[in-house]
Parts: sequence; C-alpha cells; structure tokens
Amino acid sequence: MGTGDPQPKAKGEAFWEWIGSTAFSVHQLLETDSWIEELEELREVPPAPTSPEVQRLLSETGDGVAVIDEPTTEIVEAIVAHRVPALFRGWGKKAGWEAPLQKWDLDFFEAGQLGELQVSLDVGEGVRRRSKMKDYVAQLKDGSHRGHYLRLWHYEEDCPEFISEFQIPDCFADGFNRLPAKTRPSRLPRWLFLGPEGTYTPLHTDPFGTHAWFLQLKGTKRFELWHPSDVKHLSDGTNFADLRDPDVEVAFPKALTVQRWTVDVEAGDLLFLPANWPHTVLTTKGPSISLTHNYLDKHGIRMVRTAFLMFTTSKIWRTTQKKVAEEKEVVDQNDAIEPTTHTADQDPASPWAAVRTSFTKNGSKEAFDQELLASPRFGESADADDRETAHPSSSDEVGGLQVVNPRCRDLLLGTTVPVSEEEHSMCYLC
Ligand SMILES: O=C(O)CCC(=O)C(=O)O
Ligand SMILES: [Fe+2]
Repeated sequence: MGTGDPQPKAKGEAFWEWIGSTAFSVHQLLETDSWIEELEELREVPPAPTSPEVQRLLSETGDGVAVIDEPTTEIVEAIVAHRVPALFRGWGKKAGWEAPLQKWDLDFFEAGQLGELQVSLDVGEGVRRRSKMKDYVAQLKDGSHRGHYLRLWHYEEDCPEFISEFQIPDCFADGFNRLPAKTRPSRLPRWLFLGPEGTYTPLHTDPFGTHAWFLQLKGTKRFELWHPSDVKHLSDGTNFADLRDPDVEVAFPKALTVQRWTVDVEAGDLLFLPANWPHTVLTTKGPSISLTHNYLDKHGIRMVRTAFLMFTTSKIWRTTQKKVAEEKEVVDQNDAIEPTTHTADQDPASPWAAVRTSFTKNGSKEAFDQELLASPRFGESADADDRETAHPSSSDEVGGLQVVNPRCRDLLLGTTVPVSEEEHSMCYLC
C-alpha cells in the first residue's frame, strides 16, 4: 500500500459511516414513531397531472381509495405515480389477461403435472405442511380443507412459463427486472394464493417499500387499508397490532379508531396497493385464487434499498440483543449476582430504541458491528424475521433484496474492490 493511501477504516466504523451516507441515516433509525414517513420522504414527488379528468379524480379521491371502471393508461399512470390505492373494476376485461382469468381455475391447478406439484400449505399457528397440489385442490372443492391456505406460492419457481401468460402494463413495469439476476431478491415477491373462505392475513405492510398489484381471479377478498401516516398507531416499529386480539387497544390505543378503508376485490378486479399502506386481507367468498406481484417502481429505488437496509439492520440488532442477553445471563450466573433489571430505555421492545442503546452503551455497538460483519445472511436472502414484517403469518420466504454489489459487501468487510460505474449504479445499497 502506498504512503498516500488513507488509513483503512475499522470495520464497524466503515459500516456506520456508510450507513450515514445513505439517504436514511442512522439518526433517522432512532425515531421509533415515524419510520414509514421517513421512508415515504425518500420518494420522488411526481409531476402534477395535466389532464383535467385525472386532476379531478385525484382531488376527489383525496387520501382514500379510488374506484375506477374504465382505466385509461393516463389514469393508471397517475394513480401509480401519486401512490393512490385504487380498485380497477373488471380488469379482467382488458386484453392480455385471458390465461389467469379464464384458464387458471381449480380444475387447471388440479390436473396433470401441476396437480403433482408439492406445495407448502399454511395450516395455522405458524405451521406449514406439504401437500400435493391436486390433493389440496380436491379439499378446496369438497370442503375438507380445514382452513389450510396456499399462501405466497412462488409460482415462477415451479411454473416459470406462467409469467409470460399475461401482460403487465408499462405502468406496473418491475424495476427488479432491470437488475442483473444476481442483484435481484433471491425469490421475487410474486405469488399466487389459493384458499377457502375465511382465510385471514393479519395487518402488515408489504416488503421493502414495494408497490403491489393484486388481481383476484376467483372468489372475493376484503382488504382493509390504512394510510402510511397512521402506521405509528398500528405498529411499535417491530410488530403490527393484532387487530383480532380483544386487548389490542392496551398496546395500541388508537388501532381500532384510526381511519381505515374497506375494499371488496371481486373476481376480475385488480387492486393497486401503494407501498407502505398497512392492510389486512379476509377471504369473504371462496374458493379464492389471487395473483399478485410486488414490484419496484421507477420512483422508489432509494426507498426500497433503504427499507432493505433498515429491516436487515433491525434483524441483526435483534440477533445481537439476544446474544448479549445470553452472555449476560452466563456472567450473572457465574458471579452469583442477581441479574440486573433493565430499564425501559435499555431493554425496550422496539429495535429502533435498541439501536439507540448501541450508541450509548459501551460494548453493545461493537457486538452489533461484529454480528453484522460476521452475518452470512447479509447479502443473502431474508430469513424468518424479515418475513414476519412482510407477511406475519407466513413461514414461507418473501425474498430479501441482496447486497448486490461486491464492492458494498467488501466495504462492509473493510476492503475495497474496483467495480464498474454501471455495476455500481445498479446497487441497492450505494
Ligand atoms: O391475500 C392474502 O391473504 C394476502 C395478500 C397480501 O397481503 C399481499 O399479497 O400482499
Ligand atoms: Fe400484503
């Protein structure tokens, strides 16, 4: 190394400096109440619509949900750019969606090779069970399904040809597709759901600040939606409120009173769900089949990469907290000292407050850095903790974004590797 070379940074130091240089700096992580708003601030402000029809639609809709019977390209583009939740009625009448809407029914999934597929069913209480597709479909048909739910089926892995059987309009074009394969989430967040009446997906936001389009193929689902600015009343920064818990108001006093919108999505309807809108989903008419796709829109790359960073950081922090607590227990036992009672500030439920602790307590920050740098998962796919945030009742993988650029990975490890400008600009994290 030449004499003019800068001193290499300590690994942990490099990490914190690097986080601080992203749009979402560490001090923002410390605001427990406003993480969604902070993410939202990273979005570009779209240009005002020029057409009077679209201007009227947006002003009439306000903060609520738009219901649109005759979507023009301009309307759909404005809805997406302005992040307005919208129900497009009769989307199925549009050309290019014949296969999902006409062909993909229970008989289709039961027959032939498709029926032989092994799928993973959500059988409740966080448990999943393998089943042949045709056996499950038979249960949906004869009512012996016991509420089991084929949720979050990454159909492209089993049936890659499905994706070319329908036409995604330009306004829903997925930015993940423009990234080199190794830089995409390990499993793209695109799914089919098959299930009986009564299935319920608890309150959550979708992964990493992505938007979703959600097409109901059969049956009806009732979505309840909340505005991103109310996330502070619905989440403690780690978990969302369980709205079916009779005691929910103890921990979340406003959870049942903040404004919510109810949208019934019927067969052939498409719901556009903007990033960061919390939602619950109940199947009100079954059997239900839904096709959905979470995507990275062209305005949202800063937000998506930051969300990824935030969730990864909090996951690693939680792991570290556990480890520190375990080590502390051993020390306490060895010294035969009464375990110290944590104050609320030291041992809070929220990972954001826990991150704050890392700045104020000697040792913790180092432990966090160590954990981060040693973590084999950093740069790999998401694990169960990430999934919890994205789809709380699922134990299937949602697909974490990867640290896409070898330089970023090496930066974390304290070394630098030259990388082309083009490759660099593709990275979520730089
Ligand atoms: O349909 C469901 O049960 C959940 C759908 C959902 O929340 C999603 O696709 O993001
Ligand atoms: Fe969702």
